[in-house]
Amino acid sequence: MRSWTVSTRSPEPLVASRKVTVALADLPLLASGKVRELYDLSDRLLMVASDRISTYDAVHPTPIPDKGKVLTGLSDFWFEQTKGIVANHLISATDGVPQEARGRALVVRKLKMLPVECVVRGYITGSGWKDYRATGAVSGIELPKGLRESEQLPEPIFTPSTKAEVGHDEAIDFERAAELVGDRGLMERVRDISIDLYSFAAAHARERGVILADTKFELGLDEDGELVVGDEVLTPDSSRYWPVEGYEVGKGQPSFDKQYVRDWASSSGWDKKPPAPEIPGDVVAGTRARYVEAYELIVGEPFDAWLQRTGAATDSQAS
Ligand code: Q0Z
Repeated sequence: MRSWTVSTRSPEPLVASRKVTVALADLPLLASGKVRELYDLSDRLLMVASDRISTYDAVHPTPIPDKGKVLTGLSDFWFEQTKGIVANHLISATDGVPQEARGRALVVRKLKMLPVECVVRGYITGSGWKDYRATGAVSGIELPKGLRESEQLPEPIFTPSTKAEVGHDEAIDFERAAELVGDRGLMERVRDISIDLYSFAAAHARERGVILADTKFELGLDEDGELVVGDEVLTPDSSRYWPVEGYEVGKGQPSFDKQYVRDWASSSGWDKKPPAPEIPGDVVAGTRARYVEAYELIVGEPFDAWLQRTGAATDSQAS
């Protein structure tokens, strides 16, 4: 399952190729999500982002080249930018990262993760919009009457959810989250930190033409019992990013990164149930360009700088 091998050229002309096991495959796989893997490095972890993409909860067989590197670069940027708000699990994007994972992986500290997802919403959309329309509230927070889809909220709200092993996370109110965490005071700090992280990032993104509609954090405790933000932070996979251009209240907004795939999928006849179809080349190329554009807008440097900094760039990319 987790051993992967690659073919390499043999120096002997009579032997066409031989299998060489790459270093990553030798690491114990601790967890795998739809698009990421978590490996054990004994006292640390290696978080690896693949190029896989999911739409409508189904993973497509076609990868988006560099998607994992863009998301890892964005996480790295936000960890650096927000370390004054809360400590984070990042140790290094280079030291301890195997060559074949450079650019797409981070070495991180092992944490004791809290059993709740820390969702912050600045705009009313997705499941929040659904819950608001049904009840006038989201995660037990009563919202003003008459809000329209995709509208900015008067202030960001903390709407925690449970971590479902399979299927969708379930919205819970703050009191239930505090129960699950077992410490109301700790949960209050988690809520306040989550809102501070969102507010900081949303302001930064907005100055660069991007709306951060909502996002999800995972926090944990380190060996000293200090609160630490872990997992990925403020990536397009953990957040909804919308282009400011074309933003309109009263309807669903196009996703900054996945909209080409969704638009193509909608016109393809796919019923949006697994298995997800192959993605055509022009849609792959457009989507890759959107990911790279997101990196460059938000971080404010060429994406190639990330590849260079992490030793991910190959000779053919050398400048
Ligand atoms: C994150 C996940 C992924 C699959 C566990 N620093 C940490 N310490 C302890 N546990 C975690 C972390 Cl980040 C942890 N996940 C989510 C990430 C692949 C699942 F890359 N699960």
